[in-house]
Amino acid sequence: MPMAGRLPGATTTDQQIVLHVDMDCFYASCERLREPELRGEPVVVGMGYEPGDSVGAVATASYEAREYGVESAQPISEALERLPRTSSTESSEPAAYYRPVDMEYYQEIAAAVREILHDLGDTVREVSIDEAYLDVTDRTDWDVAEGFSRHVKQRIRSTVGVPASVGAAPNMSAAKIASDHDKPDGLTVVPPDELEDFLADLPIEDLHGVGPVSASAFRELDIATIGDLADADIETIEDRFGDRGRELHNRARGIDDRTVTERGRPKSLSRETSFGDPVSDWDVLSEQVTALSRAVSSRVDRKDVLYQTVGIKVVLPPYDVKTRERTFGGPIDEPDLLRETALELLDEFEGESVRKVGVRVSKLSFSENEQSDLDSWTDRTDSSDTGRSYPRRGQVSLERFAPERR
Ligand code: TTP
Ligand code: MG
Repeated sequence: MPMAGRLPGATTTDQQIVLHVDMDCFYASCERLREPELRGEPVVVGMGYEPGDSVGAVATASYEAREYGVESAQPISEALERLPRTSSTESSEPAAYYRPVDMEYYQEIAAAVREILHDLGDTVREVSIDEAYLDVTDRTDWDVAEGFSRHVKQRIRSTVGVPASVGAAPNMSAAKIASDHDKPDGLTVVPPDELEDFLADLPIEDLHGVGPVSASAFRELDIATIGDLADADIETIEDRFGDRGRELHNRARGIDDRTVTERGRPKSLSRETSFGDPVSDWDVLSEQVTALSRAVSSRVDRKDVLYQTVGIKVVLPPYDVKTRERTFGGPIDEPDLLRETALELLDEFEGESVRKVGVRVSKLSFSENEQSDLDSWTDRTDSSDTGRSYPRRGQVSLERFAPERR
């Protein structure tokens, strides 16, 4: 029976293809890269295991070591009980290779992985040293998403030499679950029409943000799987878990409206002014918009970005928010055009009394991408394709797919 109210993909982001890439036992894999004898062996990376040390914790353990119950954040003494150091045992007894944490080295490897991810995704959200989301909507298509995802894994493996697990799904939350689903060396692709079935039978803990404490709280409500949560009454969930409950309920239903954005890179730049008393004097309003446009232009300069869309926000009493915007054919940085556009957009509100006004630029491109922006600009003028961002889909996926591109 279909689950009530569950509409996977029925969101504004239903066209997204999101990859989540998470490196397998990352620090241990890095150690194996420079010490290939460790491959296939139990490896524990952490601090405090040398004789005379007493405190320390496991940073990570290879999957072979995890079989003995060694895991991240465990006290090192406990790890040593479960798996002593190779040097201290007879060769027939189970033992692990212990290695100290070497962040500088792991950062180097992570940077090499990131370089590949930025090459293969249009937008890359780095979440931690070994984990990132990629928006690949315009790089692939659902019927070839598995090949694309495999290519991402293989490219990391062949170029850098460390294993990754990759999940592909129509949203960030599901992609994260997918990359975790088949670890290590996993590859799980969940197209929109399989999302509901994929989520239904997974244990509730598989939902990102549900730890052991929330999981047992869910179980008290007879919710053991993600599907159970999807079917649960939202009011019950909200009563017990508040806003976070609503969010988890949505994610369980395959709904997650977040888009993949780059860290430290705003989607828009804006400035606004509130008036103590609403203002209807046209001169005052247009002067204000002129000043705000100038302020936005100077932010644009400082950030060294180009923008394609100029918009205004006008708030009418009591809190009636109106936004208007205009998008140009390509990325620009033209203070005069920005100001004129903002003023033209404001025209519509002549005679209104206004309590707040703002100017905003969006569809930003950052200077290091300037070359690809120029490419997209050419593509766009030549293209009869719809409003997707460019470069165009087919062309790029073929080019990016070429396996000889290392
Ligand atoms: P994770 O991706 O959580 O773990 P992992 O890559 O070791 O293993 P998995 O295959 O399950 O993804 O974390 C990435 C790295 O961060 C990990 O290799 C070591 C470090 N780390 C710590 O130092 N302490 C911790 O408690 C955790 C969880 C990770
Ligand atoms: Mg990892």
